[in-house]
Amino acid sequence: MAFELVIKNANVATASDRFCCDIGVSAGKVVAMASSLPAGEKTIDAKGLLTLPGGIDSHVHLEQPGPPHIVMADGFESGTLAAAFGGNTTVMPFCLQRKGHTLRQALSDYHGAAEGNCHVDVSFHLIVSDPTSAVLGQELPALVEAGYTSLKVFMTYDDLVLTDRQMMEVMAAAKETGALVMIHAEGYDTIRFLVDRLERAEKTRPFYHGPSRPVAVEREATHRAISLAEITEVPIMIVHVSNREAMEEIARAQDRGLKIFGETCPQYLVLTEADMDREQMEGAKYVCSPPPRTSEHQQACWEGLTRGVFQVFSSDHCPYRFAEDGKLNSRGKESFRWIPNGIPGIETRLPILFSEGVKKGRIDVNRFVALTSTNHAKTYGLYPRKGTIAIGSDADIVLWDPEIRKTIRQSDLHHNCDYTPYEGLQVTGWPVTTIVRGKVIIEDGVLVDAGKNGQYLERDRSALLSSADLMR
Ligand code: DUC
Ligand code: ZN
Ligand code: ZN
Repeated sequence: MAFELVIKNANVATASDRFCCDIGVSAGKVVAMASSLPAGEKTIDAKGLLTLPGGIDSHVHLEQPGPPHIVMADGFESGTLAAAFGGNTTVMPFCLQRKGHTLRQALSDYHGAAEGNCHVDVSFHLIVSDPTSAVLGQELPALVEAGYTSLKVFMTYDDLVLTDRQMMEVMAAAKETGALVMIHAEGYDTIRFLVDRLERAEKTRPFYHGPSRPVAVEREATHRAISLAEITEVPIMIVHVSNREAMEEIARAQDRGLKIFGETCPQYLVLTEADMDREQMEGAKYVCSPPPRTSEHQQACWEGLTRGVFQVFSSDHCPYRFAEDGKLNSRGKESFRWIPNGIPGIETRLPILFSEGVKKGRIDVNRFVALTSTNHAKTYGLYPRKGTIAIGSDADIVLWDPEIRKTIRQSDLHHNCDYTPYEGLQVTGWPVTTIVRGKVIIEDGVLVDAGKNGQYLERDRSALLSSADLMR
């Protein structure tokens, strides 16, 4: 019987190896890898391209409810389409529990939004904002058992912030049930103090978003989160780390043998605080939290990636339009306090790391695959079904043109946001063909299957809970 798909002359890189072979796919899985395979029902010649596991973006926000009159630009359809064009085959958005609501209510709504609308596979993290005893004692254990094996908690934001006591309650429940806790580490009171003081001094332009959340705010919260995790003896993932001091807090904890993990994102490698200082309201396009820092902190984030302090590199795609329903809402023009925090990046994450990392010699292609795919799968309970190219794994495969030179332009992107913070950035290398479970979705840069056949993925518990191996 012919393979459904054969990729000939694949120049494969996984997180650990490089080799050349033909790849045979049947029923959505990789079933053969050999020096020569016969043609399949469909055959692609990958000569001259790189063949990589599909990107897994384990930190994106899609269709997330927010304050009144503020709309997240991407839902599941546009967000997953942009993800596919950016070389991703799985994305992991956050299902947000509003205070006073149950996790199950939130999940029912969120599944309703995703159902039938996804171009790539999806799986949800939970955001726990109301950790009642019923939520932690009853709902969470059942949901972890059902495959929702990770949750995020916030140390800031009026609607989301947890007290230290609540953080510890969540961590203890996570330990009990085997969930991985993701932490937004910025301190609520320190930020409120600084925002109030800046506003009193009439320092309200977008630029002041940075000074309202300085490095010490993130370092202090990172240190506190690590301490709480140490006391409750639970592994945690510190997400969107922006600077040296927070990175070194994580590195020190790892040196002490604690299971503390870290994530950084493109904005902390290629944007700086100067971007928020652009004329008029342009700076609002770069307002995200934590904020972009200085080139010295960019360097530290690279060190975090190359030293293995950070296991995952995610987009933190959190798209708000540069318009009245987003960055330029009327209050946002009054003060940075009201500018929604977040920037788009689901389509540009992989090309930016490939170009700035692999092409500029900072990381090798194996580490690139680890940071953008394999480690996400291991961290969030999808490995080895996802995150590698191996017999029995889902045929989530992306073909890259490693030499193509491009300038990132909003007009070429597929998200529903109206700008990209990376406008004008020149990159070398771009994913050209995206294959999800053996189905070619994008071929040579063209959408060839608009069927929205992305599936919801139930997940195992994180491999990080049981293994002391921090991954490369
Ligand atoms: N945290 C995120 O993870 N994304 C955007 C904004 C935020 O605070
Ligand atoms: Zn966050
Ligand atoms: Zn985020």
